[in-house]
Amino acid sequence: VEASIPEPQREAWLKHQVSAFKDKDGFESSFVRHIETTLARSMFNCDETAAYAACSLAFRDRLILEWNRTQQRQTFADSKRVYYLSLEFLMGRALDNAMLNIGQKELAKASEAGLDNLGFRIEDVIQQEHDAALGNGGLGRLAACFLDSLASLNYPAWGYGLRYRYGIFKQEIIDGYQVEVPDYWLDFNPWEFPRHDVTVDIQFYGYVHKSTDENGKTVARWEGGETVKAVAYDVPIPGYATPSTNNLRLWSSKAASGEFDFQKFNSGDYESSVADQQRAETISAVLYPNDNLERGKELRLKQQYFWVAASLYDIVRRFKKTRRAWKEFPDQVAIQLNDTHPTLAIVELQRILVDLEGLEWDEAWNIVTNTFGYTNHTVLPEALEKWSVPLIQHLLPRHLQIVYDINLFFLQSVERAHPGDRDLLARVSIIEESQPKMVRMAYLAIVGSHKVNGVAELHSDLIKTTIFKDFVTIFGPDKFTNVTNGITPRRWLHQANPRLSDLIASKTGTHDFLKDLTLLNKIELSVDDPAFRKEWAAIKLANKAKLAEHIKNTTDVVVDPSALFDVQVKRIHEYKRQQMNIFGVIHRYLRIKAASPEERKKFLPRVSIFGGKAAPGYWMAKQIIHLINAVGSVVNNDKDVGNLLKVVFLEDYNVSKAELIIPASDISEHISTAGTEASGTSNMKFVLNGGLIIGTCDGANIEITREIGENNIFLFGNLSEEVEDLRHGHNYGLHTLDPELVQVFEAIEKGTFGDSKDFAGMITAVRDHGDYYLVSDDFHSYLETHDVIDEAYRNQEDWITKCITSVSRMGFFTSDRCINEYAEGIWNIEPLPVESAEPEKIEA
Ligand code: NBG
Repeated sequence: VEASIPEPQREAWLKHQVSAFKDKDGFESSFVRHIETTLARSMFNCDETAAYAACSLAFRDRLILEWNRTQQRQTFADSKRVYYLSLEFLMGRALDNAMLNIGQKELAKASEAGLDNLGFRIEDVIQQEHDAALGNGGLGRLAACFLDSLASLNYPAWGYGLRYRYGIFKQEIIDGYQVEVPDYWLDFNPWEFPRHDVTVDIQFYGYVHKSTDENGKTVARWEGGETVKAVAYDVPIPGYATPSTNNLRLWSSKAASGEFDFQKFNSGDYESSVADQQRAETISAVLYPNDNLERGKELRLKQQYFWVAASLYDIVRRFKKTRRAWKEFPDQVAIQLNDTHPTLAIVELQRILVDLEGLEWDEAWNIVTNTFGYTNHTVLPEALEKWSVPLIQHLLPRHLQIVYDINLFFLQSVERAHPGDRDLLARVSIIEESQPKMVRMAYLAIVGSHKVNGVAELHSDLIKTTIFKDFVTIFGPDKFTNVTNGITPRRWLHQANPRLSDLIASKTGTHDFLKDLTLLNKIELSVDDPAFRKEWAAIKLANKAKLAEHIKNTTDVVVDPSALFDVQVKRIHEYKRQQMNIFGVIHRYLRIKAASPEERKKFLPRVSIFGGKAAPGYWMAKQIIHLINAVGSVVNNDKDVGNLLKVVFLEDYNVSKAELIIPASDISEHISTAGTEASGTSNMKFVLNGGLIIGTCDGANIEITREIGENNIFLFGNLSEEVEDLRHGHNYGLHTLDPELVQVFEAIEKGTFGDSKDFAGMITAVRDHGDYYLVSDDFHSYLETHDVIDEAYRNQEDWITKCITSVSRMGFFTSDRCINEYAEGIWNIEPLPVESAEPEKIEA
């Protein structure tokens, strides 16, 4: 408010209102202006990188105007906002998405106009962009899809995250092994705006000083320690077919010089004070590359507190400007915790309200619990966050006291409701009585939130009956709910597969299905239309040819686009069972080898495509990658096999590669041990792009089956109810290894794919160490199902019918539906209609 221009001078401002380009000519002019001024280049010095930059800047100009208006509109409307706190936002590329969402891609794309007229091909220009890869996998990509939906549906929403200097590492495959290379992605990033005026000082370490005020009340003050500065970087998030443009605020760490260890400066210890600066910047330096695994590193905890404290300071500052009473906080603010990573926000808000704002504990706690919602994304024990009490004590001494108090009051209430149940108290305590003691972050998140949700029906049931069972007893079942994940059809259909999107539009009349995905059901009426089917098949073939080209360029392997493309792309993890897939491929290879030339003709040509990163410290996952590559080098060069089987590992799987790979798939693999994959979201992307899936009864596969029909999906394997008994069977020697799997192991151990010692770990895990992920139990039904798939694929007419029918029934899986469910069931917020407050009409 202080910075606003006084009334008399505003006229001059209004006279010079900035407007965005409106036609091809306007685009071209903006492009050339940016080349010549912003980038200081010319037509004699303009490569594709410069063209990418200028094109981005031209579209960015448009985006900024809408972004500013949206923020003004939201401030003016003064309605409730939702804040999505996520340590990961796996955004991918921004330019294409911005062009499509703004709805002006045509201006840049048309032949003889736009980029073409200026000497560039739009596809090549788009390819220049570095992925924003600030996430590991599904959890981070879900956050990105949510941002797209929030903006597209006009919800007043902000994302809060960290501005990592290094995103997820770049993966290179060298001699069949994964090698990690740092991903420095910020060389040129036109999509972020540093806000050097928006900073927050964040405190670490120190001690707690307790004193008594004039009313005899104990006041705690957190003092001493060191301070690090958080600087805001804002990223505009354009909605689709709406002017709404939301904000993603990412925090970057900087030394808070001046306040930073004066003594060192004074004693002339310059080097060490520079080292301190670097230490401060380390906080936001790198994304932890673990997917579904937590390791308890101090720097990670620092990241969490740094980000949470800066975000809450910002949220509270915004709320205070409205001059409302504190009790209205939950009416103005909803905060969603994306997994337990931001759980300290619960403690931090309680600290702000009690220590800094002087509220009574109960009043503050009531505000806190009504503000937060917590989403759980996994039941895997190794992924459930716990932080050691001594570590928190050291880094955040006041927060530890508050955690203890939260726990005390919580356990007292449990004791009142369940008198004498000591076991229950021990089981649900936020503090685990181990050596050292640990804070169970998920429990803290449950106790501090008003709603807890899982991400698919099965998963939401499992958390209620297994890991959080006691909390259902304590809080009742209504605190727990399900919101099945979704994906944005803008990126995952329209952007990734424009021809399919346009074909669908030719049948539904418009592209409105991109706003209301249930409209896809209209194409089911055209399922028998020969022209439609023909074009459908042609699009799939063209997408496969494009991928084949990429495979040739990156791996030197030549694959036939008419073969069945069988794809598994996702993080490499034992629970996702890429090992089972490659064992299946080996089994197929052995069968081909054993067949006579006559029999070989009966095999359906297949290409097995893998992609995904292994966490750098995950030895078994790296071994799986190595085996896939080793099998590829043998199979792809075996004359007996020819085109019947090819095996490729695509390096550096990321969002932009997904946009290439997913539309080219015939069958994709979602084959986790039942009960382990909370939802999966690529399963939805593959089906939406006209691919079928082979999967276990796990995560969202179950709901996909319900929507598209059992005939359109290839399910196999044991059910989640059976897993416990099966594991028991392995541990007590009651299981005999599947004989087909034995054949596979023998082939590996004979050295068919190189030194078998390299793969011994994968074999012993199954044969000697309990086969925790039940590969042997599911192997037979997995192989059988692949044979069923071969047969089904031979009947191309039926196959296409399955694909079209499936796509037509995928409406449920849009992230728009998902966000509406959160808005209604958890956040209690409403969209802000764009007409509601025209910015021009906003008075100061
Ligand atoms: C992941 C699950 C996926 C799920 C995504 C998004 C974590 C901790 N969980 O199955 O493994 O689709 O979250 O909900 O990354």
